[in-house]
Amino acid sequence: MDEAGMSEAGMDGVGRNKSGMGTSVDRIANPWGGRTPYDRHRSWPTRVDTRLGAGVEPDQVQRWVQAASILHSDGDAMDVAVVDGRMVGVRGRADDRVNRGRLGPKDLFGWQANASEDRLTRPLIREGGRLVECDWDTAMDRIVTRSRELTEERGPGSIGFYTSGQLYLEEYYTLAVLARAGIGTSHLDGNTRLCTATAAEALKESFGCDGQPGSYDDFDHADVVALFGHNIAETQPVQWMRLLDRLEGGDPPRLVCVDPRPTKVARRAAVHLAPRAGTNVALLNALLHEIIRTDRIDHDYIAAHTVGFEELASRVRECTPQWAAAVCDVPAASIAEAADVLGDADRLLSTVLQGVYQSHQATAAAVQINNLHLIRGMLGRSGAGVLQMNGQPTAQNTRECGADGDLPGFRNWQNDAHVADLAKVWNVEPESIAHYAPPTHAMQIFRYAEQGSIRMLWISGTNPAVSLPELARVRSILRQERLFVVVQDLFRTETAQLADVVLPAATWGEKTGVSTNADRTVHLSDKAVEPPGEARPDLDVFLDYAARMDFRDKDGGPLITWHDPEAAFEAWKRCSAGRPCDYTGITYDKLRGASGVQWPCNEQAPDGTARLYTDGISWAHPDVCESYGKDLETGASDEPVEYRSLNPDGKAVIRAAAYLPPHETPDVDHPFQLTTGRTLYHFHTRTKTARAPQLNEAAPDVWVEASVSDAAALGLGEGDLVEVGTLRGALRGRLRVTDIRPGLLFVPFHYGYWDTATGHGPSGGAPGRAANETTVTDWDPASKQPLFKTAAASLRLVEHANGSHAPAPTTTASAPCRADAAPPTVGGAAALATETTGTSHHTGGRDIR
Ligand SMILES: Nc1nc2c(c(=O)[nH]1)N[C@H]1C(S)=C(S)[C@@H](COP(=O)(O)OP(=O)(O)OC[C@H]3O[C@@H](n4cnc5c(=O)[nH]c(N)nc54)[C@H](O)[C@@H]3O)O[C@H]1N2
Ligand SMILES: Nc1nc2c(c(=O)[nH]1)N[C@H]1C(S)=C(S)[C@@H](COP(=O)(O)OP(=O)(O)OC[C@H]3O[C@@H](n4cnc5c(=O)[nH]c(N)nc54)[C@H](O)[C@@H]3O)O[C@H]1N2
Ligand SMILES: [Mo]
Repeated sequence: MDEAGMSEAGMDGVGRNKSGMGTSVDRIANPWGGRTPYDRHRSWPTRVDTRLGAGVEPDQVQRWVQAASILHSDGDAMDVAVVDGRMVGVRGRADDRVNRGRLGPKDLFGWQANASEDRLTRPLIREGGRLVECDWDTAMDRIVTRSRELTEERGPGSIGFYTSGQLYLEEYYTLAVLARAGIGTSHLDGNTRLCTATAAEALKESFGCDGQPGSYDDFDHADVVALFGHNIAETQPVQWMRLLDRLEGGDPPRLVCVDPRPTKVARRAAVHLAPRAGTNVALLNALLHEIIRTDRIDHDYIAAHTVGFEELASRVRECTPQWAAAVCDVPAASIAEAADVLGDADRLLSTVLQGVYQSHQATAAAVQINNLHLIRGMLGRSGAGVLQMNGQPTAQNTRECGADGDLPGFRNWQNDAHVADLAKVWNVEPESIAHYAPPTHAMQIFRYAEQGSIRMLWISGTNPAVSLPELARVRSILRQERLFVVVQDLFRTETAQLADVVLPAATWGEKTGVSTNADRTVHLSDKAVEPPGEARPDLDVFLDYAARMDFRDKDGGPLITWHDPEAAFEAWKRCSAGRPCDYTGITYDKLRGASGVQWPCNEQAPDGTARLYTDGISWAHPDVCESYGKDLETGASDEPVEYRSLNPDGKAVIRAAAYLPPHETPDVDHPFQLTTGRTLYHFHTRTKTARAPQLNEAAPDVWVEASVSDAAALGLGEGDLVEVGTLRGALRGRLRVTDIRPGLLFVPFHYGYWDTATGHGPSGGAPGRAANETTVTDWDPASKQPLFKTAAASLRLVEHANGSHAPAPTTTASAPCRADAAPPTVGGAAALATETTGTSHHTGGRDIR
């Protein structure tokens, strides 16, 4: 690797590093960068990653503006480099607890999308079938007029809001107040429904309340890390760097990986289980069976802190490894081996993500992982914790602010005292906050729009025309004449093309706000540059709407009393007071210049809280809990009296679940299982990462992964153009032959369709390329999260490769099984970033146990 010509002056600014020179690394070819090994119970050394645009020297940077990353849930802290009012680069923040200076490839290069020439700069309205530019007054008038008509003629339930996991806390809170108390609709949810609804639900089921028990610092202390359906190497690359550093240090952890694909995690695991998709509950029940059978459980912890153990023990009594081996198609010996590793762990850390949350029996499976920790007493101690992960950068805020299907502050919609308390915070009558039924979930919102009871749908910060299942249906819903669709985005997305009004939004770097990551760490992102044209922060748009609608509290004063991000944050603090996500000890000033802070942060915990449940379970008592629980099989909500008799003292609830077969299983016409997911270099529907050349070129188009034996049986090879079909639709892409489990196909869901009108491919009626053309409208009964990870599919040849290869990265889970099948993924000179290691107050070998 050559040195990137970094000057001494640059080093100064980068890492307070007087001793070492920065190293220049191609971070497309080498996504995780260089190693900084460290020993167990030591703190993770600092490594500051910096990327400046071509031709920009460090000493030319005029301002570094503090922010946190927005292309995953890790919350990596960074500074944005500014020259003459333009963003010119980024560097990681050495002093932050989350990343200690490191950045992943998406964050090193993704910022370039902000300056894309095709950003939306003016509002658009539909006139004579076409979207035409207009001014803000015209666009907002149209929205307000329709809102008034609808609420008068059809009531508040005719309006729905579908938001994001990518705006800021202040924006969600404002939206929640205006939707729930201003309009008075309960149809408000986020795309977090597709993302981490199961994380929230599993926490509610086990602990009575949302709130991540563990901390990223647990990575430093665990002796076993178990990853369930979580490709952390690609989806949280910075925490994977941390694991890689521990794997190369003293007393490394053993990894257990449950994933049907040959991810980098799988390749480094002590035990890799590659189950049939959709069989997580069977596998977990067998693991629990073995651990209980061999009595590697913490009887004292179970007695002191849980209810329901007996039911679990009897439920898994017959779930032997042999039984699960047949269901999951995993060797019984491997299941027993995994149970040994988990059962012998001294400090076990588990992480859970979409291979569980978007798969069959999502909540039931996620809850069994909580159970594993409860019966082993692996909670609330350093290294012993569970991370029911988030995916999006601010999904946690969507949940806590009540912009998803929950009430703000993790209040319980079935508890009248909680509703009354919220009404007091907002100075409205409790009856004006809809709570006669659970807040509507996103899949139901789209169903209501399809059926005609919702007549206006306001979509902010999400691209459902690519990301929801069964796209042909989604297009037909959004295209209806009777549905008034508002889309608030940066670009003219597939969804924006179907809108009646499009509002140009400012984004990260162009506005100020707070985001909370997957381990409850709160970061502030400050505005670094002006948004393009007339684009406005989402907060300003929501405030403008609230002002035009003239929403009032019960005394006739304005319902929403704030006008800027900081005041919105202060208002939210009042709403969070006394609840688990208590922000009252945090201010913008406290977040500036320092590391992020983990909530709850209040008078009792002025520096924040590393781990929840260090001293027993605190938010499960019937009077304070967010939820009384649900039946995991049907999703029916339990009644308060049932919960009170089940769990009078507010302990953790151990909920057992029987394995049920997936709804759609392979047959003669659709002999494969199909799963969908991510690659390291792209984010979701690629509105940002496709506009960063380094990222785009690393994975420029869709592909299909199949196993060696399946490819051979069908006479297929690398690069063949293939068609994947399900009962819903089909897509085409080039084949990549990998070590994926036989019988399973994988398609990344990042690639939108080519033809907005039809969803078809470039050549007329040919199938498109979006994974969600094929996925099913079906969801987990408890969390209502759609099932993107289990479908039955066919695979057929369209055209042989003729020397081409799949446009899939070779550095990741999509690596070809034959190394010479495709040229290696590299970024070259355009993809160099600097890494600076050395002293900072996080190193020095201090024991932080
Ligand atoms: N590079 C990148 N990073 C991201 C994102 C991105 O788009 N790109 N998005 C962010 C967001 S919003 C999210 S939600 C997260 C998601 O992060 P992850 O959950 O890590 O990503 P996925 O690729 O969706 O799924 C993870 C794994 O689940 C496995 N899997 C599929 N079916 C099953 C099953 O039935 N059982 C088991 N055990 N495993 C199964 C797949 O093989 C896949 O490797 O990533 C975040 N980070
Ligand atoms: N088949 C399949 N489908 C999936 C998944 C899967 O694994 N498989 N995963 C699901 C998951 S976990 C997720 S999280 C979803 C993600 O699905 P989406 O949320 O639809 O994906 P994004 O591309 O992130 O869309 C975010 C949109 O917000 C815009 N945006 C970015 N920043 C801002 C901002 O500050 N303000 C505004 N107003 N707009 C902004 C972006 O340009 C983009 O259009 O996809 C889900 N769909
Ligand atoms: Mo997500």
